Amino acid sequence: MKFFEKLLIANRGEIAIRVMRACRELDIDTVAIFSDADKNALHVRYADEAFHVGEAHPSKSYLNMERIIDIAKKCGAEAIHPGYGFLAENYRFAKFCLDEGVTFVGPQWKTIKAMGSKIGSKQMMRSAGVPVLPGTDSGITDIDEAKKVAAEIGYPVIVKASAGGGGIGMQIVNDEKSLEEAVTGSQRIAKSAFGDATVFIEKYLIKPRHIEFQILADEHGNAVHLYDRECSIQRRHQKLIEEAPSPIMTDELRERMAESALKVSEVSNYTNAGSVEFLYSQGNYYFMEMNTRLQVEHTITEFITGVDLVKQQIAIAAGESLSFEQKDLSIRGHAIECRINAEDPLNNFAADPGKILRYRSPGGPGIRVDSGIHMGYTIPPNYDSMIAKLCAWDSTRLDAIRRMRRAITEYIVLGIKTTLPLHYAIMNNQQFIEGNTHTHFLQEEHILKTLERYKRDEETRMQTLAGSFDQGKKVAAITAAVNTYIQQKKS
Ligand code: MV4
Repeated sequence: MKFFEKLLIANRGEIAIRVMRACRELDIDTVAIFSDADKNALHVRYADEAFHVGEAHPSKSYLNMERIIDIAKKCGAEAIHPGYGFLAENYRFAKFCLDEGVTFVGPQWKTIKAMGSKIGSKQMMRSAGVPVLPGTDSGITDIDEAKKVAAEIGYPVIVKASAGGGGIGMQIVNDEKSLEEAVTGSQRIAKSAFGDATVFIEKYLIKPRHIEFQILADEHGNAVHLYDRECSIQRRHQKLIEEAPSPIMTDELRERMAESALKVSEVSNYTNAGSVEFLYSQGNYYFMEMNTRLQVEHTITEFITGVDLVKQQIAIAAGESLSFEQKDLSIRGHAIECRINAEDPLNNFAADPGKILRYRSPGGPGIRVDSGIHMGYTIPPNYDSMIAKLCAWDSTRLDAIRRMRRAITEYIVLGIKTTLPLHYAIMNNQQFIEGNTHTHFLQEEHILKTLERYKRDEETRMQTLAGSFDQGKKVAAITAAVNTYIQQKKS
């Protein structure tokens, strides 16, 4: 079945290619857009057609709604997939698509708008009976009222921007005397970052887990969840490792959380793919927010469920009914994703864009790599530092960890610093192996201490591997990779 003839992908990098791959399998023609910084990018070459959209700065290119719609109409694309980031959660863009007669692959603009307000969505979920953290019911306008609420729920509390996400404007407050300054500070940051100074407070949980549920809902009232993901390992509010399912999940907890997640989908009139984020602490979970887009970590859910989420998104956007029900779904095995970023984990994750001198990605059983890079490619400094996603699947969590270690040692990236050694250190960390992760995992000292050593090992290994690319040497890079791995284990 052909859902669309032609689809425009309003994004770049690995996610643009991910969406195009689904299109190719569905026999849908693909249209790429690219900025000045992306003329040589892989997503441009992968697409059937590609159009220049503007200057390198996102506001001039990947965020330029008028220009993108204009390209879609000129080339006859019937639908636009926004990927993640950029315009994916911009309700104005979703509305603009609707008004211009182009199908937006995502939820309705009103749903995106409603979920964009953290305080509004929290209120909506509280009335629907979904657990939420205690706090102010609306934006703070009166500091004495805020003090009263904070005293009732008890310190520490956290001040959050309603239009926020990504931790911007967030402040932890330990006592009443610090509250006023935190609130006014947050309001100022929220105003300048989002143009909306609305902030609220809620009970602060110490070292919670971040657990989210994947949802798919069609336009005919059918909705399913595709289980949970554990996303606790993050740095500066960017996830670094995700796994599916969550290592702490029990059947009983999953049943309750899934019911809440489907409730969230129902009361928000949700359609298409989305995920419901919860904070979990000491046996309790609380709705935090809904992400109204396909997420970076959708791949691990695809591994454990066998469902192609992008194809489902496209089918739903074309008005199709879901072709399966909840009872048709089950979890098979365990999947882990490591985000490979062009950055230095030992230098506060400073971005390290540049030319990739040598590159070979791992493969073999249960491995999936999604990337937008290749050997000789120069990573532009203008965009997100994530260059690839490495996913490993196996029948159990421990087997998946072992497979991930194997894949990391096969992965060759020369010329730039990456998060690969950090991932190797984490895959060998006892707390991680036992599933004891939380949102402040990376701040724990034992990870940083071991990292220095892994990084030295990694550099030596990479240098050895680099030789396998040199002219005249017959040995394949992959063999060299395995050899150095064996040597490393022996020593
Ligand atoms: C929280 C929290 C604890 N309690 N909310 C929200 C956005 C996400 N990026 C981080 N968020 C958090 N919300 C309550 N009620 C802990 C986090 C959190 C965090 C907070 C401060 C510093 C670092 C953090 C890392 C991960 C999660």
